[in-house]
Amino acid sequence: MSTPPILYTFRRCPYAIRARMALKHAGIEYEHREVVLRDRPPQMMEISPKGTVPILALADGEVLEESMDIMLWCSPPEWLVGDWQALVEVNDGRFKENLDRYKYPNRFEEEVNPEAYRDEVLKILRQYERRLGESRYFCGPELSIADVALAPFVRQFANTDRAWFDGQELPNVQKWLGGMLASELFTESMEKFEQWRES
Ligand SMILES: N[C@@H](CCC(=O)N[C@@H](CS)C(=O)NCC(=O)O)C(=O)O
Repeated sequence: MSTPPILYTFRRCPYAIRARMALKHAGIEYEHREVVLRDRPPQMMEISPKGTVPILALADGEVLEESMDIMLWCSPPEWLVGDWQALVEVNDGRFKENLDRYKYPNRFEEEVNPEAYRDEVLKILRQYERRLGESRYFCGPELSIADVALAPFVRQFANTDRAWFDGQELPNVQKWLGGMLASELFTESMEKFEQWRES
């Protein structure tokens, strides 16, 4: 029997959520090591000093230190359709930067007006809205890597002020997000774990 890979992960981290969903979709068993970010395990820091989650340690010693590398490692070929790379680039770039300033304005040195950043994200969501009017998922009628890569971030944005998000004219995005969050893939990826410690 081969040794399963080890995933260092944090439940609410959107990068870790996308990795867990992709691993689950691919049916890959792994050892789940729940990390508390202010108390990161030395075993993780040793293999990946940059200290971010998720980290996937493979049995052959290879270490995947980026969520997209983990997704790509386990994605079936039919998941890699359409312009998913461009979508991920916007999500991990402009979307995430504006989301952070909206959600955590106090973490930034410069004066941050959260609503201005919220509205920058809204501009991106309006583009998503058009796309999701054309197909059920981002890259066609079936779920693909793009949906799973983006959904945890759209979820985080929506949850920052749920009433505001629900009040926006974004029916396709709201329906898509609702479906993603209701899926077994998501709910089973959000199982709660105690902090991992070697024992
Ligand atoms: N580019 C990385 C980003 C991962 C990331 O920033 N994760 C956050 C948690 S959501 C983290 O570990 N932050 C800890 C830190 O930056 O010190 C990826 O895609 O995996």
